[in-house]
Order: sequence, then structure tokens, then C-alpha cells
Amino acid sequence: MPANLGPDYLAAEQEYRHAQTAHEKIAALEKMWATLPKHKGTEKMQADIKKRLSQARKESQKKGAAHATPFYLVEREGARQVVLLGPPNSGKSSLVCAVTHAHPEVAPYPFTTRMPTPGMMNFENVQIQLVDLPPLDPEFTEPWIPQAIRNANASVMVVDVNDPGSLEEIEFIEASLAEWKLPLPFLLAGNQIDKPRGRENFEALADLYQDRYPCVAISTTTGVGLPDFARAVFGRLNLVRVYTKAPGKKADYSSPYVLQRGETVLDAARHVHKDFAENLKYARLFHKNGEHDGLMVDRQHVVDDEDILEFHI
Ligand SMILES: Nc1nc2c(ncn2[C@@H]2O[C@H](COP(=O)(O)OP(=O)(O)OP(=O)(O)O)[C@@H](O)[C@H]2O)c(=O)[nH]1
Ligand SMILES: [Mg+2]
Repeated sequence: MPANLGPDYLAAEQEYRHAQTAHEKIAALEKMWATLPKHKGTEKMQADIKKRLSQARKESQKKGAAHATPFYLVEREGARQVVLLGPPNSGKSSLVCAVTHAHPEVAPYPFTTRMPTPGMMNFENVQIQLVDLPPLDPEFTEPWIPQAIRNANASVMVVDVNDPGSLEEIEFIEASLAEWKLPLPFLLAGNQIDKPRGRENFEALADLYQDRYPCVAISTTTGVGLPDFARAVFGRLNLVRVYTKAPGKKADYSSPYVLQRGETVLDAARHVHKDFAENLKYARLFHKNGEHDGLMVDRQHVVDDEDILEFHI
């Protein structure tokens, strides 16, 4: 046994040997992983812990499967629901911690997240629900992941730009989505750009993938790029915000109606109340920036982001 293994690691290994249940094994292996010095001399041990961790997780999954409830389906809230996909340790949970009030567990070892955790991200006055998911990995992927993705409006791929395995990991995720007949993520978030050469690594990744995905550079540690991330998610969702106002009154900008781009004045009226929609004759259109200024528009007029509508019935 290498001499540099500390007492914490040895205690964890002891715990592992005495573990009775899959759950106890996982807990002990996680401690072993966290306390193992990570260098060339321990590479074999690292691989071994990862393998045992993955096996123990599979085991615990099988046991729970018979009476599993659909805990993985997070009820949609906010304007849209977006799930975070990615390889282990890319920083999905860190991202949810950084841009929402939720606190999913973050840890330096892989396969930390086992359950979906939702959190609400604000882009200006729009709330977008992010859902942290367990990793997608050839060693082990939670069997309910495809349903969780299907249940959401869209998915974002989060990768660690410094991880030399990220190209293979992206390929694996793309192949998994194809197999499940699910669409590709609509955005690639290149995380951990604060690390040495992080920017360069991001540029290299973006060069390869920007034809397929818009790429955003972020660091959940320093916060760099997080406002761009929120804007990109909003933009890729193809949403428009519509405010309503009464004649002679000001619009309330705090809670927009959120519509899909391409929807019309009539669709907007339906969001407000179906009676409005049925009886709607026309609307007057205003814009925050002073454009339009009360222009009369018919029911089929396609609305734009931040349009203000005054309905006339
Ligand atoms: N330097 C740096 N470290 C980060 C950043 N984001 C996450 N980390 C670290 O990366 C490790 C993994 O982060 P997590 O958020 O747990 O990763 P995850 O993708 O949720 O991992 P799994 O749940 O195992 O799939 C932790 O040690 C984080 O502190 C970042 O932007 N910069
Ligand atoms: Mg996680």
C-alpha cells in the first residue's frame, strides 16, 4: 500500500469493508474517493474506486426499482423547464447552485447527483426552471433519465472544457439521445473556464461544436458568463414576453405573459382570459421603447418580445 494514504482514507476503507448495504458501500466509497490523494501513483486505485462505486450504484438502483415511484418527474413551473445534461463532475449541480436558490449537492467525485433537483433561474423578468440531473456516463446512467428529459421543454449540455475526455463524453451523450429518440440539447455550456487554459480549451471545444450547438463559456466558481448563459437559454427557447395594459394606464412589467415566438395577439388574449379571446375585436400595440405607440393590430398579428397590448372587445 502506498505510504501517502492518510488516516481519513484508511478509515473510509475500513468502513467500506464493514459495509452491509449498497447504500453504506456507496457512502464509504465516496469517502474513499474524496480522501484518496489524486496523482499518478494512485491511478489504479482511482479507477478501482470508480468501478466499485458504479457497481454499488447499479446494485442500489436494482433493489429500489420494483416499487419505484416517478420521483424523477419534476413538475413544471415557471415559463419553461430546462434539464441539465452532462458527464460526471462537469458542474451541473454547481450551475444550479450558482443561478438559482436551490442547493443540490456539489462534490469533487463523480456521480454525486442521484435525484433531479429543480431551481428557478431568472432572466430579467422571466423565470426559467432548471433541473439538475445525474450524469450520463457509459459506466452508469440512471434508467429514468430519458423520461426526465422528455418531460422537459429543452435540454442544455454542461461540460468541463478542461476534461480531456469531453469529446468522447459529448459523443456518448449524443448517441444516447439518438437511441432514446430525443432531440439534441439546444445549448452547450462550457464550464470551468476559470481554470488554467480554460479559455483556450473552451475555444477549442467551440470550434468543434459551434455548428451543432451555440456554445457559452461559463464558470460557476467565478460567475463569469452566467448572465450570458441565462440570456442564451431564454433566446434558444424562442420565447416572447407580452405585457397587457388598460387604456390610459401603464403596463405592469413584473409578470409578463410568456408565449412562443410566432404566436399572435389572439394567443396572447387566450393567456389572459378565454372571454377576452372570444370577444376580441382588435388590440392596440405599444412597446417599452416607445415604438408603435398605440398602433391598431388585428387578432392575427404576430407578437414580438416585450410588446404591450391593450385589448379591445
Ligand atoms: N474550478 C472550477 N471548479 C468547478 C466549477 N464548477 C464546478 N466545479 C467543481 O467541479 C466538481 C464537480 O461539480 P458538481 O457541480 O458536483 O458536478 P456535477 O456535474 O453535478 O457532477 P455529478 O453530479 O457527479 O454528475 C466540484 O468539485 C465543483 O466544485 C467551475 O466553474 N470552476
Ligand atoms: Mg451533480
